[in-house]
Amino acid sequence: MLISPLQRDRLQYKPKLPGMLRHGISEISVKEGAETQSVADQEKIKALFPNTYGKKEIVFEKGQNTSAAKKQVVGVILSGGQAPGGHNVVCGLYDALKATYKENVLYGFKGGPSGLLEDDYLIFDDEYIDQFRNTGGFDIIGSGRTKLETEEQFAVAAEVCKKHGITAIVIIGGDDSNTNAAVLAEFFAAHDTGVQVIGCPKTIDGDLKNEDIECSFGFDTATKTYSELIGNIERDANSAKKYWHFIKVMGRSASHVALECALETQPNICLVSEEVAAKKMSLSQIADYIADSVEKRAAAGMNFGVAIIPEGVVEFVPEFSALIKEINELLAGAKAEEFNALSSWKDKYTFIENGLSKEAMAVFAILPETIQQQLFLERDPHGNVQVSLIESEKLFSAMVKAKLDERKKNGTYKGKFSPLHHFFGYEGRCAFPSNFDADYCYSLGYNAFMLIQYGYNGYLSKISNLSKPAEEWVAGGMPITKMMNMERRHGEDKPVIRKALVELDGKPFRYFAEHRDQWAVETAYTYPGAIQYYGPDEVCNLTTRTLALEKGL
Ligand code: FBP
Repeated sequence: MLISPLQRDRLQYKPKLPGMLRHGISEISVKEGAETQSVADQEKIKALFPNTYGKKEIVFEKGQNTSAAKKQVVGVILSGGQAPGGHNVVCGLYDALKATYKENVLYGFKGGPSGLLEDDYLIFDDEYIDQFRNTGGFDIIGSGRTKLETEEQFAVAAEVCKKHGITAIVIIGGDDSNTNAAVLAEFFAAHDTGVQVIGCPKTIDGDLKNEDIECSFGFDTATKTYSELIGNIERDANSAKKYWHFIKVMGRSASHVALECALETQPNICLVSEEVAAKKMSLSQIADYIADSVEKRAAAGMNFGVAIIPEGVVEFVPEFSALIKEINELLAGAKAEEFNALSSWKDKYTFIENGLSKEAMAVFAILPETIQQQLFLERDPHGNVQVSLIESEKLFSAMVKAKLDERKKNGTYKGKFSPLHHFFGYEGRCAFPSNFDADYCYSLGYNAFMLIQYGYNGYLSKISNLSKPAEEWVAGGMPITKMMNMERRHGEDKPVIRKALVELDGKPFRYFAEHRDQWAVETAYTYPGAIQYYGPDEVCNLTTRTLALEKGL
């Protein structure tokens, strides 16, 4: 098979483990800390997790390994969207498992959680796994979005584990997948299956973080990849001086990705969905905010700029989410057929006009026609609007153009406005992991095996002190129930890991807020360039600005 020189070279890279995991396996001992409590709703969570609640947090340290000598047969699952470094979690897990006992076995369930339910798997060996070391992607076993959440599914999972003699399952996923890992762990414990469950924190969105998880893996590489591209576009914009670039970046709901890219590249505009919601901004106010920057820059002779739009922003605009709710109701059940039977957009528009409230119609009416049509024509299997498909970068540039046209008529704006649109998401999810993600992920996997070997169940593999060199990282585990609270989901109260949105009083946002007025008018772009894998530490081993600011660096 033909592989690129970088790929060949990365296969040889030796990921760095935390200092405390660098001794031989026989010299890794465990230190138990205090018993834990869930972050909120303690009584309710305790009642739902009688077997796994309140366990102790732990760290590993140098010492005599006292874990039971038993053969381990482990199953691993990749869950949800791709994130750079996933392969290294599997490699770290495999290496620790084989270093402990050569007869240990690692199963990889294919295509996500459904692989476990369908008993679709491969068994790893050196030859297979060595092709994937330090590479991006999840193609080692594939991923999927099936949720493991019902008792029936858990019973099937228990049967599959029994059939293969599986002693532990490692679930690599985001907040939902790790929530489900905790519920599965409780089920396995309650039914005395003897199977342990360990979670690993993954998502490029960066919204699986809390006092125990400093960052989810993949965020570092994905944001560095987008920042490289945004920096390149900024330089092009500043060279050609004729386009305004509207760049949507992934992040299903939280704006961590957009904010990190803004900290790295200092664009003229970056919307932060959490702020939009807190200030209850309307679409028109957001468009005015961007148009102000366009106008001021035009007045200084700069008819170009860069605006970053977080993928999930429209859902945070109160009037827009109210509109979506009404559209979903309008087309519920039989009414969808009536709507679909109308042949022209004009007839459909009249149907919409008659069906929406005055307030919702006022919002609908200001949207560009392509977006109006997207809201009605591209719907999910339940008939709901697919908000993630809305091209918000085009929505805002069209609304800004309308604002500028008005301002032109009033004589306040005399510039030229030529927008271009981009969406960066898939470009970053499977990039070669940065050194940080390669090291972090390998450590998460290696550490997950140590948790298994020491008999822990319902724990998250935890590596912390991440803003320091890997030697100083701290390896250990945290009961997943500690991160849970009760939330209303689909009309029911459910125990879940809280999704971490951007904190408006947090240091990364505050830094951005202190500088953005200047960036909006001046050309203060910074150009991060491509991820570097070789060279001085400050070029190739630094993690994100978000983490650095959070740690006060
Ligand atoms: P996870 O939360 O599963 O890590 O996925 C996040 C994400 O990459 C989002 O940023 C994006 O909105 C979504 O996945 C895209 O999903 P899909 O791969 O199904 O198109």
